[in-house]
Amino acid sequence: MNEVLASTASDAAPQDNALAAMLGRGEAALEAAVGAESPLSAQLRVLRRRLAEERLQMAILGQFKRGKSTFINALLGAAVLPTSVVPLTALATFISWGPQPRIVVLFKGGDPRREFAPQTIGEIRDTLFRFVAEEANPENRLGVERVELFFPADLLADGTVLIDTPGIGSTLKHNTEAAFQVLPECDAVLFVVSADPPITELEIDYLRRLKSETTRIFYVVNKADYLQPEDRRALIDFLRKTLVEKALIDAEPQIFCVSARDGLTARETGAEQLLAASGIGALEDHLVRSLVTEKRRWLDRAVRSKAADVLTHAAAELDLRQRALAMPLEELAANGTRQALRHGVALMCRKADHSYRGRSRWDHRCEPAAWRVFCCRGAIRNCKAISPPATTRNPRAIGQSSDRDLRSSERGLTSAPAAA
Ligand SMILES: Nc1nc2c(ncn2[C@@H]2O[C@H](COP(=O)(O)OP(=O)(O)OP(=O)(O)O)[C@@H](O)[C@H]2O)c(=O)[nH]1
Ligand SMILES: [Mg+2]
Repeated sequence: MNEVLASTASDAAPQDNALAAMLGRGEAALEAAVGAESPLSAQLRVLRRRLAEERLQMAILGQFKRGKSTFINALLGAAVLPTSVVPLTALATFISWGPQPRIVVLFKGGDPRREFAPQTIGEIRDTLFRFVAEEANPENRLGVERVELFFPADLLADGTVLIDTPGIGSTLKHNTEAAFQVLPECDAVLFVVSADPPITELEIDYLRRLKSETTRIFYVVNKADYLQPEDRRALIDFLRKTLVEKALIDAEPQIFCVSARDGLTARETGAEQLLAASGIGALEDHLVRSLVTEKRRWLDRAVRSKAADVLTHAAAELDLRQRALAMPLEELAANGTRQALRHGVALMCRKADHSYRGRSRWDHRCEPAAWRVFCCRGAIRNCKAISPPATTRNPRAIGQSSDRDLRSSERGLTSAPAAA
């Protein structure tokens, strides 16, 4: 089944029932093999549900501060997403159609979800700000897993879901990571660059990566209000040439030039001329027309390709389990210990790196590496406590050498700490 999905991922025709039936069989087989609770089974279930409900997920991606959130506000006709001149969006928001505005926030670790029924546009924006804005929820201290906004906008009525994402490339690296985490959820992309600068090397790299993750990319040049009409033409020509040459896009890329700021103002005030000049009206018309004719095909292709990925992972996991079953017990115990040791030390190193900034005054003379060794002592002691019985253990490999290394590192740390 995996092969069937993979081989047809690129040239999928709308064969709704066949694909749904195939996913159903795959789901049943996967649940029998790895269990219904496995994340892989859950991923396949979500894909099957999305196909049945025709939920095409269209992400708005780009470098930080290109105006992504403002652009979505212009499409929705209301300033529901928080925006700012400093890096703001830190977590993705999934925006789907709903008869009344509603916000659902899911938390990591199974904490109870929270639901809000905001009454005004300002309340929607303020509620979202509390969870998705870097300022209100720095480094996701609230442990938010997912934020969903339901909103009665025409563009969403056919099941299309817009995803507002954090921008990549700012000094806040966790925002870039959060943006990358959304990529497996994207079926189609609106990639936003801005008039000044036209496009950066980082954006080209991002686009190369997106090509393998998504089935359809639209290109949007925002902040066109900075440009004279003749400059807009020159910019689009430059961008098209750059995309074909550098981002290796083979077909003629479709590029829209918009002013999200003016589009939003026009939508809020009903100014038809401004809406036309902003380019937002034309982009939305094009999007709606494309969605009517192409949505099912894009969704089929995306679901096939993502399901193939899930099944490839499942096959690898099963293969690993099978090999583990065939392995002699003693070898398995030794491997398990090595893995636990590596895992424990890696975890402790991450914690040590994290605590480096908050170290006490005398520790300020330590280099990060020495600080790591200092912090890892506890982790290695813990791992030794779960080593296998003496008959299967190689004391030189696990216990003694770690102790010896640590003793010399500790001597180095206490006798001659390097200046930071
Ligand atoms: N002149 C002009 N400014 C715009 C336009 N669109 C957005 N801006 C401004 O650009 C700044 C950034 O807008 P955001 O929508 O927050 O940008 P973003 O890409 O979502 O930013 P991050 O989420 O932090 O990556 C804000 O000050 C907006 O007012 C536009 O079309 N024209
Ligand atoms: Mg934003």
